[in-house]
Amino acid sequence: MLNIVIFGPPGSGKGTQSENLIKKYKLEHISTGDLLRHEIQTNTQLGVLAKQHMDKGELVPDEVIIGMIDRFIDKNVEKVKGVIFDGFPRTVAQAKALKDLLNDYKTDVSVMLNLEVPDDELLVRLIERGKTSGRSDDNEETIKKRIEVYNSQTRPVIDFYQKDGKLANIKGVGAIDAIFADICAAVDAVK
Ligand code: B4P
Repeated sequence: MLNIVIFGPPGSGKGTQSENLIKKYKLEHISTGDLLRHEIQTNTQLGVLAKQHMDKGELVPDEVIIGMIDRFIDKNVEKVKGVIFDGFPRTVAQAKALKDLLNDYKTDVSVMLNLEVPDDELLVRLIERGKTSGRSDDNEETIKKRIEVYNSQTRPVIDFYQKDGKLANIKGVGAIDAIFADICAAVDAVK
């Protein structure tokens, strides 16, 4: 299987580049952010809990997210040629859980694409997105908190994948097509 983790700070382009990856490689896609927003829109118990965290710029608790991924893997992994994990893992505990869950199906992450974008650029992009996205977490105060949370809780995931020999650093600033070309080179190297 070709299993891709697309990783980076909030606003680094994970969602944007995932759309390109889906078209090119025909892989199954899971975005934990999109799933959580769907739960919020449909007002489920999980959605109510998730909203309390997301509106403050915090991560949703690991056990909730890992449960979602567990169900997704059980339902999909044997039917598809690979998966794009978008916005997951966001903590080292999530990264370890993903390795174990995939191991049950005798597979693993093929590559982790780490989109590198400076904080000031992230802020500009997300404030811009906030004008049209309708997302309650795309306001300056929450964005700053999300970047802080990324630096303290999510950044250590990079070391996890480096030690596992799966890390590919991608410069995430510049034209979307040029960034995608670098992404494809990294994916094709492990295919
Ligand atoms: P996500 O939905 O994953 O959102 P994101 O990190 O904010 O955005 P992304 O990086 O996908 O940015 P995009 O492509 O849209 O998470 C939302 C929240 O859900 C989290 O804060 C957390 O609370 C919760 N959550 C999700 N997963 C979780 C997990 N695993 N564990 C715990 N909690 C979790 O790009 C942003 C903007 O930049 C767009 O407007 C785009 O047009 C623009 N852009 C993209 N590339 C560009 C480029 N090269 N140049 C200029 N602009 C560009």
